[in-house]
Amino acid sequence: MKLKACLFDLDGVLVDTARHHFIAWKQLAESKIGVSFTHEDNEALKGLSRVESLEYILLKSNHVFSESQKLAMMTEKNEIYLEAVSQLTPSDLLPGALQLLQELKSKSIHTALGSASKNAPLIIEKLGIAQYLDAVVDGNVVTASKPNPEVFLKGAEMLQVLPQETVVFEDAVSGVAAAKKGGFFCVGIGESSALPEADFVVADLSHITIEKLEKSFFI
Ligand code: B16
Ligand code: MG
Repeated sequence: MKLKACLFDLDGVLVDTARHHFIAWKQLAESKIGVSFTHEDNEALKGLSRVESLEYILLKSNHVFSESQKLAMMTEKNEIYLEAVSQLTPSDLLPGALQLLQELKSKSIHTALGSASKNAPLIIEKLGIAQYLDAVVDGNVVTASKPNPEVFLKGAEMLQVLPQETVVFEDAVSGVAAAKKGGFFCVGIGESSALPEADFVVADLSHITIEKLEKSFFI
């Protein structure tokens, strides 16, 4: 089987926006919900959708909030987050991301984004990587969030490739589970002990070349 395409998660793979999510959720949790929000909580939210993230935080409170209050909370969190990500520039791309995207393009291996984020289009624009992505599947188009494989299956469909000929890059436990459920080869980004389901794990994309990828992909 030949490597035909690569699917990239956004937050934690191409750019580190987790710290901006942390600051925004912490501010909301403490000021509007009256609960704490730790780095461990932020870790648990990686790959989850915005509404799932809020539901997770609300489990810490005894209070019952109405749907309109929840909507207002998500809007407020997102406004804080948007202010931070509006400052992103191409220099915020994580190590190796641009080099790999450029190498894939030069070898005509197709690429797509597979992210839970509804803010993905803005972030792509700020990072200047639209030209390297043949398709974008994000939180605005998926109905079932990770660990459901929908986001990656849609990406493969848009690129007209099979999961078996496609590699997914993911940093979240739920995202790796989604990739494996969908039948993809999955490269985990981060600590190998944290992503046991991944086919292999690297600290960042600077450890990846197409040659290396094809060697492990054929095993
Ligand atoms: P938004 P990814 C995910 O992006 C983040 O990991 C997760 O922490 C966040 O809650 C989710 O996007 C939704 O983000 O509020 O911007 O729609 O890792 O799937 O690229
Ligand atoms: Mg991620």
